[in-house]
Amino acid sequence: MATPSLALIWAQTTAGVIGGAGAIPWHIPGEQRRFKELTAGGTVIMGRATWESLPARVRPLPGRDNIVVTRQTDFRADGATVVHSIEAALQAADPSRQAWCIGGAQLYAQTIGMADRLEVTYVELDAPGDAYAPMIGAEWRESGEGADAAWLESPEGLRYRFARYLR
Ligand code: NAP
Ligand code: VY7
Repeated sequence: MATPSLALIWAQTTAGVIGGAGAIPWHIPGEQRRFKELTAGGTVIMGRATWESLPARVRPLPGRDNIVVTRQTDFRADGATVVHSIEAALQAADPSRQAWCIGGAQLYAQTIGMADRLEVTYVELDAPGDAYAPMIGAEWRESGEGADAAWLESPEGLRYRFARYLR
């Protein structure tokens, strides 16, 4: 069976923190908007912890096929497809749509080797956390310089920028 191409999307602090205590330790509306725009119409694949981190009102993420990966054979996620391996997630995804791994740390670490595109937001913040972004190896090339690479500022004054990597 054909599997879709896989992209990873995350937002991290300068030190690589993506989460702490089951949540994302910042709030940047323009960042969330970018996440929503890029993933619209695609398939979002996430770990069980990331599924549980989503507020109930946006679960499943609207306008996208939602796939949740867990080892629990009895896990139920209303509005999402539950699978028990990364391979099963890719096989369950519609091959005509872009597939996105949307986290968290465990899923990024296990999927970066299968991906051909990374969409990373760098947030200029020194926040404690317990979940980290994966290593971006030397095989990755940052592309999309220009306007996309400019530093932006959130309403609360947090600086952030978007980066795209291809290989
Ligand atoms: P996670 O990757 O979301 O989920 C981990 C769970 O996924 C595991 O406990 C297991 O579920 C399941 N799993 C992992 N690998 C599996 C495999 N190979 N086969 C089957 N199931 C598998 O959790 P996390 O690493 O703790 O990350 C969550 C944190 O990341 C939260 O703080 C969240 O807010 C943050 N986050 C941040 C961003 C960002 O862009 N900043 C994005 C997403 C998430 P079971 O235990 O149920 O078996
Ligand atoms: C995850 C939420 C979490 C808490 C409250 C609201 C990048 C992000 C993620 C994941 C940002 C989130 C939300 C935001 C998305 C909305 C629904 C409400 C939507 C990621 N770069 N940034 N994230 N929502 N994987 N990568 O904020 O979601 O998309 O519909």
